Amino acid sequence: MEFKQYLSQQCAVVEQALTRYMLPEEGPLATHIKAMRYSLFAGGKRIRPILALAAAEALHADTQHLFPVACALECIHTYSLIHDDLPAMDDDDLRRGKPTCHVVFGEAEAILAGDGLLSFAFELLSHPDALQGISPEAQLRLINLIAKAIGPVGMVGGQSLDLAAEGQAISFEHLRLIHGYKTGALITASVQAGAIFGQGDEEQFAALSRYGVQIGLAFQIVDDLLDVEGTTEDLGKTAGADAQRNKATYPAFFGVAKTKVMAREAVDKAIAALENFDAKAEPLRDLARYIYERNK
Ligand code: GRG
Repeated sequence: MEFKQYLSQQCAVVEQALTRYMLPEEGPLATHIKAMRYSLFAGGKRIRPILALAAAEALHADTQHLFPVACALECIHTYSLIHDDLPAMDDDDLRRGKPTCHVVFGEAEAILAGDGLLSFAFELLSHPDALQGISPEAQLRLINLIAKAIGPVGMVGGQSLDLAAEGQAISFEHLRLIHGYKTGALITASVQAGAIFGQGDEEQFAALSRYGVQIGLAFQIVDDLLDVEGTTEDLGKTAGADAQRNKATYPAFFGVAKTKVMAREAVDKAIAALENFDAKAEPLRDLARYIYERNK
């Protein structure tokens, strides 16, 4: 199957699962649920759930009971975007070309929509449909690694470091630290969740973790490039807008051309980490390339 076809098919099955598990917009909580659903179904690429499913597939697992976990990852991601867009944080009015949650539902409801999605994610992670076929120890390990990845020494901590760094001259090491926590941790944890579900051995888990770290890095580097360039195709310019805004990014440190090489290197390392995996890992290899080539 063509990778593009794989991607849209996986996106569709994740959407179906989200539709199945997400609460209906009815009764006294209709507005709250509407706010959660508004952002959850606003056109995300579903990269994190697709990565979890692909990692499990790479280990020849039947992914049927991984869907609640896949949906939980998307709920967590959506919560982070809703909160990131709030006036107290990035203060963005648009996301994916649509008005942000707080613009439509008000600031207080957007905070609650984020909180609701985060909490609902843990309801899904411990859902009776979830993780059948793996041991209670493995279930706990999986939930623990996701909780860790999104907490104070993970995504939330990264966001805090990012806010503190605003307008400051920071080192490249510090930028890497922020990126690793803020963006990389959840992406890596998504791959690791699939790896635990797939019941690989520790060597396979370590290889998939290396893959996850490298695509997390590539994802953020490309995000920085998209911020500057709009797409990764145009190599003509050097670091400009972000450096002028005093925003620490890869292009601000290295210029666009070198940044693009660094993104490619991270993708190559990710693919190299999968050397002992067979053709079932092909979607993971393609996903690494896709992260480099994406334009949104
Ligand atoms: C507010 C707790 C809290 C955390 C915020 C993830 C994050 C931390 C902020 C998002 C800001 C941002 C644009 C980060 C760069 C990387 C990133 C997460 C991009 C968006 O992810 P995609 O491309 O989004 O997977 P889609 O739209 O496809 O869902």
